[in-house]
Amino acid sequence: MFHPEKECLVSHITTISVAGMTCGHCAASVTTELQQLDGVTDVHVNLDKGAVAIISAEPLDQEAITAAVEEAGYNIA
Ligand SMILES: [Cu+2]
Repeated sequence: MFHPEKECLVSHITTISVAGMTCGHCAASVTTELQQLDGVTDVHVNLDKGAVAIISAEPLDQEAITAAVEEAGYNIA
C-alpha cells in the first residue's frame, strides 16, 4: 500500500516481480537484501503476487536491485 504520510514528495517506489518466494522467510530474505541498498527506506512484499515494492529516497539502479534479489537466492520474474 502507498503511505501518503511518509514523505511522498521525496520517495521513489520501484515495483519488481520476484520468482520463487513461497513464504514469509523468503520474503524476509529478499527484504533484508534490498534494505541494504543505498537510499532504500522501506520494502513491501506481496507474496501472493510475487510483487515487491521498494521505497527509496533516490532512484534505484536496476542492476543493484537484480543483484540484491539474486544475493537472497531468487530471481527477478
Ligand atoms: Cu520461504
